Amino acid sequence: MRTGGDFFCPPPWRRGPQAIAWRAWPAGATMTASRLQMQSTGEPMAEVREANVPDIGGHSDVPVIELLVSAGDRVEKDQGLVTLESDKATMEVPAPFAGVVKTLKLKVGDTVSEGDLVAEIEVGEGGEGGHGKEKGDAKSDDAKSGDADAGERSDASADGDSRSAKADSKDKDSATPASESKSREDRSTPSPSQASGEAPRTPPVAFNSDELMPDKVPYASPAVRLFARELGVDLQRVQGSARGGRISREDVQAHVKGIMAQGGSGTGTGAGASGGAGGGLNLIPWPKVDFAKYGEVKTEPLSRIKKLSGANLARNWAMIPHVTQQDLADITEMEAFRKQLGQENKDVKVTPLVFLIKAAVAALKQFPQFNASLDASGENLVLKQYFHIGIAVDTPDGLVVPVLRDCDKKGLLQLANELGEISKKARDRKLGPAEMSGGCFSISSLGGIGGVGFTPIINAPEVAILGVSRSSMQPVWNGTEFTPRLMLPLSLSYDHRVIDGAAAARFTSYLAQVLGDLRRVLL
Ligand code: CAO
Repeated sequence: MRTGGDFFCPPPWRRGPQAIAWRAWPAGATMTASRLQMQSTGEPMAEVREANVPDIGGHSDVPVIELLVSAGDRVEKDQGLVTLESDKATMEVPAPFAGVVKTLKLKVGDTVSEGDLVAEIEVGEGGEGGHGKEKGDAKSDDAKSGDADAGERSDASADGDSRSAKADSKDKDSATPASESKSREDRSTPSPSQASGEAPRTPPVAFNSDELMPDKVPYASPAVRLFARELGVDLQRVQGSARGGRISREDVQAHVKGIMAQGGSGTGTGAGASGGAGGGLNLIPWPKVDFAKYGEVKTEPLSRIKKLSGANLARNWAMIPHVTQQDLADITEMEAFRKQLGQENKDVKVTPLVFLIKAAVAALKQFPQFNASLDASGENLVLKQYFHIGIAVDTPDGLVVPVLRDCDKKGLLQLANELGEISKKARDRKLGPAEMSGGCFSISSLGGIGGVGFTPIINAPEVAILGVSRSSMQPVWNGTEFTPRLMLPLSLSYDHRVIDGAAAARFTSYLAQVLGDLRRVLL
């Protein structure tokens, strides 16, 4: 008797995309010629054949969770017709031959067992997709897939291929051998032997599905898998609550909420996508302490801003590999100029920060990879051609980061004015979301308060942030003697996935040079 964990590989000539689609299950739908449409001449015009559920390892009443084609669609051999979901896996029933779907006999929610009718498919003149083609198909199938691929691509198949199969089927005109081979190329990268057209022929082997698909394989529908992938959630870490431990959309949502809640309480966990990557840090639980046991306590709720910024900071800290480059800028001359500007413009407060904004723009122009973000896939860098600078503002409710736009086009006094305005707006809780979005690079200045350096947290999806501490007069060796110079500590945190340490050192050196000699801003 066959058990759920005791399956057999399909023979090699039946291993094509279906071996991928069926994951650990044996593949190959059976087909039965049911009707022949005859021309008046007696010549066969088109043959309608049945596509049935193949051997599914003894499982019965397996639910249909997705229809991949509809009546009228042209299907290629091995293209998925419907998706089934057992308690072990999600899998597609492949078309056993090419043709046009006459009728699809199933709907979502139906349950099927081996031999059940899935669809009637009309094969074309000349036996297209029929028995006569079997040999050729076998060769091409073998060339296009292999055992090793089956395991590797099982997820991709369950999640994505059904959609590409559907898209392919809509494009009847493109269902040529060329498009077929392209669509299959998309599904796999051929091995060297496959690429050379050599058909790997290994004998059928018995195997245990539990070895290939242990219980740990998350059990979720393609739609849920897609949803999880969009959120960057690793399904291995999600607890399924539905029948048989199946993971539902709600389970994924609850998982993300849990992580965000932990992030809000400062555990440093995070979820979300950056470069297509997810959270799921698998940290030990946050300690639960009854503080009142040790002395008198008072509990205050976190402000809304603190909760929001806390979750963002936690995610960014957890997901971005931060490195902080420290440097000192000699701002003695800059400070003299700043004081002079202040004397001349009593109506506006010119602080060192506006000089830092201009210097940062000059450095971003010099090092464009700092004015960039990883795209959602994490595989491309989006280089911005504009210079919007975010400024961290400390408010009674928490930290907010309004954005000053087009800082390259504005002078020091205009920036000083705008900085005063947005700082006030922030503290008056009047900033709108639009005023806090679109930043390229952020500056967090604690110079008005104190300190000699700190590690600012990158404001994702930016790739760097400049921290500024309090300037102080220091003795600096000029080659002949020590001279008193006003030195400003700079702390540049950067995303090490995007920026190398050497680039960061060059960036801060350049920044220090610009601040030391403001004429460089004009370059
Ligand atoms: N070194 C020495 N003095 C400095 C300085 C520095 N690096 N930066 C500012 N100062 C001085 C200013 O010149 C000003 O002095 P005067 O009143 O004598 O002119 C004083 O410190 C106060 O400046 P400010 O803080 O009001 O103005 P700013 O332009 O430097 O900063 C703002 C504006 C909104 C960024 C700031 O008020 C603020 O909120 N900073 C906190 C940012 C923050 O919380 N960052 C941490 C993020 S990570 O948790």
